[in-house]
Amino acid sequence: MSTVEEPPKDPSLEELEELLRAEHEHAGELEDRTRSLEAMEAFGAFAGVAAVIGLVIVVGLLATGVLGKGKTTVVHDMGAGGPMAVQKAVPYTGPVEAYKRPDPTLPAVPAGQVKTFNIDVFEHVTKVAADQPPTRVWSYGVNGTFFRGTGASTPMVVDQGDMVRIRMHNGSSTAMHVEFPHSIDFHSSEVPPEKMFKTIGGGQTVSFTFRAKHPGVFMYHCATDPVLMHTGSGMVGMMVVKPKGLPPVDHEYWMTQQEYYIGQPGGNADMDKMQAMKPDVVAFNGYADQYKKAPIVVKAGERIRVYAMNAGPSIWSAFHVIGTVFDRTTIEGQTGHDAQTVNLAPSQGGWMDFTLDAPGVYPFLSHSFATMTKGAAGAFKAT
Ligand SMILES: [Cu+2]
Repeated sequence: MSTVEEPPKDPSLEELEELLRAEHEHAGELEDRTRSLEAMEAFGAFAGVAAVIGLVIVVGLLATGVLGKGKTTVVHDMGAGGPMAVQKAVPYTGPVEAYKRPDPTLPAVPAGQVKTFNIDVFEHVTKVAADQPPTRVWSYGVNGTFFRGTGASTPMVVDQGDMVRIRMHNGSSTAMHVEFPHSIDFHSSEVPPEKMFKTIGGGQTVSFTFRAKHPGVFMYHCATDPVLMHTGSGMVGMMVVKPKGLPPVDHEYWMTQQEYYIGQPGGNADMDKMQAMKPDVVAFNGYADQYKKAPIVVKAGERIRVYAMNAGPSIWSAFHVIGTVFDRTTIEGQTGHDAQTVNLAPSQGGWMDFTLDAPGVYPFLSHSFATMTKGAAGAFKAT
């Protein structure tokens, strides 16, 4: 006698959404548990320090005979202002930019023999997540495209072999509200960094040219000291150099993963959180969960290419799309196939080709789930 197994059924749209919700909740629980463990550890360390200090004071007082003579003793207060003091958030009442969803469609290569990018630095107060206070982000706008209302910087796209002209203004007008010196460093270029990636003051301009010889998804970023502060404050983005002979697809998208470390509401980012690698938000294209709330719409069976950049500055990305397998991947010059997840260290990038075979919602995320719970999640909707 033989048995016939039921063929596995394709998950429904509801089931896929439930799956994502369950993953999200599980990661959230783990995060909560980690937080309480950290709090306990911190308290334990504090209690230990307090006990040692207390002992030292008592021994000292006994040695000087203070306790023996029955005099009043003062024990140091470890409360306000001590090592456990937490800075109070000051409410922010200034203007906040209105959110507008960045178009995830990869921009076209600019016209002309030399590809010219007029880049403007702007420092602006925006939200980067619906449930977080506004924060002051330092960003790059390119050729008139500014993603105000988010923390994203504009992507740039050229073809392999193109001559590229960069003109970076550190705030071309007072509307850019630049307060700090900045610079721009292109990983796609081969130029002497001390001459080209130099730091300029507010209102100044730096220009240079290079030939984009190598194909790939390259990071650009501010290289001004302290570089962690500048990159952690938002000054990162992607330059795509398309290889010769890249097969056409139906849709090309850009996804820049980026961390945000929120300081005082409406104020500059928090350097301590950056050094501890504890971002408040990790987002694709400058705003947490934005493509989950408003998915990217395609047709089932269409060929999709996502150009992904992990701009960090410090945390790994594990880009994954639920409900498909990448047919082809090109990451840092390595071509792969049949991949579930691509591994992107901070500053690495590449592209993935895939299809979504049946109508439905296909979430994408960093499969490093703690970052997913902080906003590194979105979705495609195949119709
Ligand atoms: Cu900078």
